[in-house]
Amino acid sequence: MKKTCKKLFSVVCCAAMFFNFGVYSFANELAQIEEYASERVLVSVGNAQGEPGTTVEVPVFITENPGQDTIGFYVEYDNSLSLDENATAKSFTSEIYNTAALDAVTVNTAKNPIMYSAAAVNGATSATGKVFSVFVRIPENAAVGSSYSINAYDANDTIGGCYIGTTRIPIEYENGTVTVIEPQKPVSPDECDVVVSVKEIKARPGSTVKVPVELTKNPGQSTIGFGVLYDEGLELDKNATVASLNEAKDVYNTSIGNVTINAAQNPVIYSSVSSNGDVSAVGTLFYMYLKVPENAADGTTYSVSPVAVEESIGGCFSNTDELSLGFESGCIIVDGNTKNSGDIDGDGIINRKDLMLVTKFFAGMNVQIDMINADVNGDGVVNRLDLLLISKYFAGIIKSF
Ligand SMILES: [Ca+2]
Ligand SMILES: [Ca+2]
Repeated sequence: MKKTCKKLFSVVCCAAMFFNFGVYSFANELAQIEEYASERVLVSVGNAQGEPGTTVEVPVFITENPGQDTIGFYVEYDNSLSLDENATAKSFTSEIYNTAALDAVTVNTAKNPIMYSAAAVNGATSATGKVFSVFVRIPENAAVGSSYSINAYDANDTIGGCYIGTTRIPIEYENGTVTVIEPQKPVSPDECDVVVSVKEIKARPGSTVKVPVELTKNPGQSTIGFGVLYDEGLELDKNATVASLNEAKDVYNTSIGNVTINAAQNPVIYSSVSSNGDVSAVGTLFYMYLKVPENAADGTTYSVSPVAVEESIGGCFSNTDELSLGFESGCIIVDGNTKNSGDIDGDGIINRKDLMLVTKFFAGMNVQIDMINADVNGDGVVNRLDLLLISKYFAGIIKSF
């Protein structure tokens, strides 16, 4: 484009000079225009994709800028789109004009086309970057694959054009498009290759619940990474959660040290890499130790949800393929009457730690036990009859209380 312009101007100049010296000044003027014309400002409208009924951001950039101190132009959006005026008007950035340095920038969204104008107080700027964004909503009934134009062009009023001082610099434009894409259906975990699951657990107020995070479907994978988001009302025992890797060896044998849990943030991040190739075991990956508030009312539900995390640590892979990773959310439901007979420490699980604790209790040692769960025969008192039943349970003589 630039080359074509130059050629055209030089032919005109030569013709003018050769045949009639009287138009020399005219030719000179053309030469001057050519000089500026070879330096253009390029305004580029970006492209966006969105589902019907969603709002998308269409950024507007200055991608070529030889240096200017005033610019004004129009951006017109297809009338089928509805503008988020507020978000658009506030969206101007400081990449080219620094509003903190009193550069005057306005995005007038009152009409279509939108008017962008900016003026520098500190002289010319040759920066490039985003100037503002058009936030538009795609109609609910938009056809998948259809597209809407977002066009930029010269403003013909007093604030349009581009200048350095009083010299006008031409602006060229690249238009943008909003393309309508198919709505993404929520993927059911059943449809995924690998499923991470947290169940629903009942717990009394003030109790610390040991929430298993389990792999329930696993065709064979060697790398997995995800997060577990827990309700802010719950208090995470970070140390116990990280240390739970030593308890949960259903899937990975953590002695080889390739499993990590970052409990410093919410979601807690779990990641593991098998050094022995694909593993197809299912079971508990780790436990979240979550304390229910003392004053939590019955029926209160606290969510504990496995979630996808950023690509660098998330996802699931076998030695040869990327596998789709699905999640089943769980929760802790507060129930003051909930009873888990035999769970002497009240952590939600019955294991040998409970047997050790109840033994210490009956030996007269100063330990805290859950008196409701310890009354395994439900006669209202905790006594040696309960200890006998608990011992039988752990000896495998009885299967339940
Ligand atoms: Ca227990
Ligand atoms: Ca009892």
